[in-house]
Amino acid sequence: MAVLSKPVAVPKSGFSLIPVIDMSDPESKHALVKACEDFGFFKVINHGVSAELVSVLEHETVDFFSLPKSEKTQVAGYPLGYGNSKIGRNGDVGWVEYLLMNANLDSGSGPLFPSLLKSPGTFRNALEEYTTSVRKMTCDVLEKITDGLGIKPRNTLSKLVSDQNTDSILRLNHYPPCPLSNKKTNGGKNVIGFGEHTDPQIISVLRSNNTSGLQINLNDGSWISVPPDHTSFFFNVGDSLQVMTNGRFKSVRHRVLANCKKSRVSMIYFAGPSLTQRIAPLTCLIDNEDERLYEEFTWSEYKNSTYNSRLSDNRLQQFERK
Ligand code: GA4
Repeated sequence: MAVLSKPVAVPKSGFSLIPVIDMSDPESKHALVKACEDFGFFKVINHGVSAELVSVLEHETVDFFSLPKSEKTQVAGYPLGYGNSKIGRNGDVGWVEYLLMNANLDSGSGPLFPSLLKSPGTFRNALEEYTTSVRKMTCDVLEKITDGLGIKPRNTLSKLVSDQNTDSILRLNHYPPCPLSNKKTNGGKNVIGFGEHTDPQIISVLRSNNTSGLQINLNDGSWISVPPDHTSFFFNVGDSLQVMTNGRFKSVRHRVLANCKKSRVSMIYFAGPSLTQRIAPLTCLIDNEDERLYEEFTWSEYKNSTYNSRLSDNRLQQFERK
């Protein structure tokens, strides 16, 4: 891989800043709402997703990325499939290779890459079981959030992502070690693995191995590094949830820096609604029409505009009310 991105300065650490949500704590709904308001980002523990399941999927993922390039490129595709260095179709690049799949596994366009793998059944099963379990945890989190916001019924948000037709995605990322990252020869600067962006969906759920790299952007514009924790999940608010909460929750900007020594492997579940779902501020969260910050759009409209944008663009701007 060539060095693709402009160098960036090393930021402060976010060790003590990042909210930790204990799903076994009945009072966690308040902490969840606060985390979504303050950061649009939080870490979840006691989540109920089996460590064994996660470990099997991680092994299968590592096996996939270890295949010869010629085999991986057989499943190259856009917007779903294998990709290397190029992100999206508008010129973004990063020190990363990835596999993008539909997470609605009943749809027939799920992980259809068995012929390439040594143990296709194991990979497919791991993907299915992982997605099912992570979707369940995501619904639990969204229900707690709804409760914390005082919205009824409890499934107002979770039903958007538990539906048969949801447009959800599973992304497997591999960031190979980048010898130039943070080296004197590169002015002590880091190479970008995945450039800064917000996620367009409702909420995203990330699990990585123990290699650092993920950073989130704070309200003051500074970046903090998220200490990796392979036993936990990291959630971030997406643009659609920012709109539904009328800007009360923040869709957090985040990025990944390449590590000079270790490979980073992450799996991200992007919980999206069905294509026809209307996205607009929830009426129960606004007192009168004048408070509405966004115009209504369908997920399909937003998705189209997303795929026509660059990674770092502010995609919500065009839907802000004048
Ligand atoms: C960011 C969130 C998800 O990874 C993703 C990305 C998508 C892609 O990789 O194809 C996009 C990016 C993401 C937003 C802007 C466009 C589309 C790359 C890009 C430059 C799968 C998604 O849904 O939007």
